[in-house]
Amino acid sequence: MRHDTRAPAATVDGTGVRSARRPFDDMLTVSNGGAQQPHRCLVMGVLNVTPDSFSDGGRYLRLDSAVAHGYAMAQAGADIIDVGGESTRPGAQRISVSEELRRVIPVARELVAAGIPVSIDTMRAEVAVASVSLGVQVVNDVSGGLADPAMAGAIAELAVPFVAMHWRAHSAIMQQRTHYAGDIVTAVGDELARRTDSLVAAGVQFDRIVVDPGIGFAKDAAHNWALLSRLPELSARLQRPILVGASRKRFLRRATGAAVLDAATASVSALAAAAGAKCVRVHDVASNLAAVRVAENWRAHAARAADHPTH
Ligand code: PMM
Repeated sequence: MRHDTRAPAATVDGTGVRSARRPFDDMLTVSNGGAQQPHRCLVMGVLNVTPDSFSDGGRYLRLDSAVAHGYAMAQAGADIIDVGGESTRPGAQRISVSEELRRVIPVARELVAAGIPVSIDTMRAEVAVASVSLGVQVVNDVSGGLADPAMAGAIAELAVPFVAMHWRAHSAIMQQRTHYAGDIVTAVGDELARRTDSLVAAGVQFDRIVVDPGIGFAKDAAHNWALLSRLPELSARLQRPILVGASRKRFLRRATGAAVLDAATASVSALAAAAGAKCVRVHDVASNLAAVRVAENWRAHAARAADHPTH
């Protein structure tokens, strides 16, 4: 498929400065009870500027192809583009901070300049600070602040929305950490609750935290399905909005086959959004946007029927 390489229209305010929408701030306002209107589950488009990510490794290493793909996802309706420079596929080795900055900063800068909301997928405070200073709106840390002791303090200062994913160890060894004493959903809820408590103790505002069960991270397929099928328990336990990242992951490929992976992902997105997830992180934006729109209507009509029972 050819990507449209033109920048999408950006909002230009009176001073000539491009200003982007702030979808995570809006979602958090609604989730924190500051606005009444229902909020559609956001669609976060994945932009991996890596040679080795699971499904798109190597495709967007060049600046022009990465930026073009970011534009294409924005034009397909992504609410925000998640730029990441470090692969977290099982077994992946870490890269240096300078290599991570070299990969992500030019891409993030171009997308921000085009008025596109951007999040940075990083475990490093230094990358988070550099990204936010050029206009990135959200920090998405798969380690929830565990990998870098400087992350929580940096987020407290930056005062941006923070995605804290459930994580136990770096990718090189995470699949050796798949033992959970007792029920997986309870265990992940407990570990995430401890994480949000320490973030708050370091000065991060509770209201700015989004939690993520960490599908595929130190988990087997049964763990992933249990977490996905019981999202309302997690949001009730944690009192935070939930982001789900199941897109094209190995357990879905095993369940449905590689040829229909985006359809399988979209099915998960519809079910997750219908269960109350507030954001899905996906590779194929169009099919997942359709899925969350279906879920939005589904929820609205279910709520209407509950308010006005006919029998
Ligand atoms: N998964 C990957 C990378 N970043 N971020 C969040 N918040 N949640 C995830 O599940 C997640 C993530 C790895 O998947 P990829 O290699 O397909 O990007």
